[in-house]
Amino acid sequence: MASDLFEAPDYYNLDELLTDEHKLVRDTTRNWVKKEISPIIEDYAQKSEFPMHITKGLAEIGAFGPYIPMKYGGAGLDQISYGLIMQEIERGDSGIRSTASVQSSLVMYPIWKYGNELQRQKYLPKLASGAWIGCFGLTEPDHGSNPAGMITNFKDKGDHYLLNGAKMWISNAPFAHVAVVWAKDENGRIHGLLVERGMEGFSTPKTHSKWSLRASATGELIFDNVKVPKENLLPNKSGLGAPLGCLDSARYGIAWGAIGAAMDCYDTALRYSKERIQFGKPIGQFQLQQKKLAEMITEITKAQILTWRLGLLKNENKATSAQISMAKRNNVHMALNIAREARQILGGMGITGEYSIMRHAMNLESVITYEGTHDIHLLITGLDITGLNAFK
Ligand code: TGC
Ligand code: FAD
Repeated sequence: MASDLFEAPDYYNLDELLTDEHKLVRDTTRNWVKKEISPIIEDYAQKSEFPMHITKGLAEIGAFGPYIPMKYGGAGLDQISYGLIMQEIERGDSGIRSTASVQSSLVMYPIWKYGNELQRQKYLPKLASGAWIGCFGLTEPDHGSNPAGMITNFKDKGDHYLLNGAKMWISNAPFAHVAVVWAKDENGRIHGLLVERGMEGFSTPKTHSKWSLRASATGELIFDNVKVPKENLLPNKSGLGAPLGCLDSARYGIAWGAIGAAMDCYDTALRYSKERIQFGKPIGQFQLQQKKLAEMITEITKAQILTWRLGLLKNENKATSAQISMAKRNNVHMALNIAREARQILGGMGITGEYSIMRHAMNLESVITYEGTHDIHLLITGLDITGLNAFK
């Protein structure tokens, strides 16, 4: 890949809305991505491999548990800092942001919020330091958008639980040390269980041949009569609202992350449009290319403002699930459209790994599907504004 010349667009001077701490966190992450991700990411995406060696660096910049209290090893930051970290990491690659999102919002968050003190002490410091990687098993082969229908289940066997079932499309699964697994008890109530690698009957086969999110490892979780110790059940919340509560936090991070991918595509296309000469002029001088670029910066700016406001609401614990859905849906769609348009500005060069755009475009095809599809988030908004449920 060409060297990383990224300059972040800030058309409405939004930096003025950030505190010194926000800017420090953002710039530290940005510099780390330039140094540690940009030079290697194309190679890892081509190889379809997650760069394991970066986990320590991700931990050092606070990407594992940005808002988890410091006493558990987290960075103790606010929600805007969390968002800015996700933005900068996804500017590098959505797959790397996925690993950080899953670790922070889908593994550390439920242990922190729904776990007991022993579980927090046992798992959170290891996850914050990157010594352990976690994954989150909600989706099943026959239950994606409708997780309430899950069939993975556990039975009380006196001194342990017996877990059976399967999860599919699980980020980090192939190498995770611990999985937060959502399964039904004998009464059909959903609970979170902490399942560790090495438990007999637990396997995590890798999903091959992905064209998207290639630098993120995806796999299945198979439970064949796995004996789970009783102390591994998350005691403080059950029901579908428990996993959906984690998703609120992860979807919020994705809303920021998508802006990062969009900014990278815009910045690359803008630079290219000023350098590439056709018909004796830079292509950026043609109105058709200016229309694309002007619309991109407009959409990025709108998304930045929406997401910053959402961050303030999150900081005050006032952001609703439906508001988070709107931001996730809007921003990922915006980023995917920008990636497609930016790729066209680069002509044939846009399809090569010399530039990041095609990789972002392919990654965003997963991002628009996971953590609730584009359609599902629209229906969440529809339900919120009409009070009428279109899901069922
Ligand atoms: P519904 O009846 O609406 O709700 C059941 C219970 O959950 C509560 N609830 C929420 N709680 C917290 N946060 C939310 N966002 C919530 N949404 C609903 C609700 O109040 C209720 O509580 P209670 O106490 O009354 O029982 O549930 P439903 O079955 O109708 O489903 C609603 C729907 C379709 C919106 C939900 O199932 C959904 O969001 N589906 C999409 C599934 C999804 O997003 N899966 C993501 C899997 S994880 C993933 O993709 C990780 S990718 C990671 C990466 O690499 O970055
Ligand atoms: P389906 O639910 O089968 O949906 C298919 C289509 O039908 C979609 O377009 C959808 O919008 C539409 N549809 C469904 N229901 C309705 C409805 N009621 N009304 C209108 N349209 C509807 N899951 C995890 O648990 N953990 C992970 O770590 C994880 N990581 C992932 C990583 C990747 C790379 C990918 C691709 C997925 C990952 N997922 C993960 C799974 C992801 O959350 C699901 O793919 C997603 O929720 C959609 O489920 P599905 O693929 O089964 O699609």
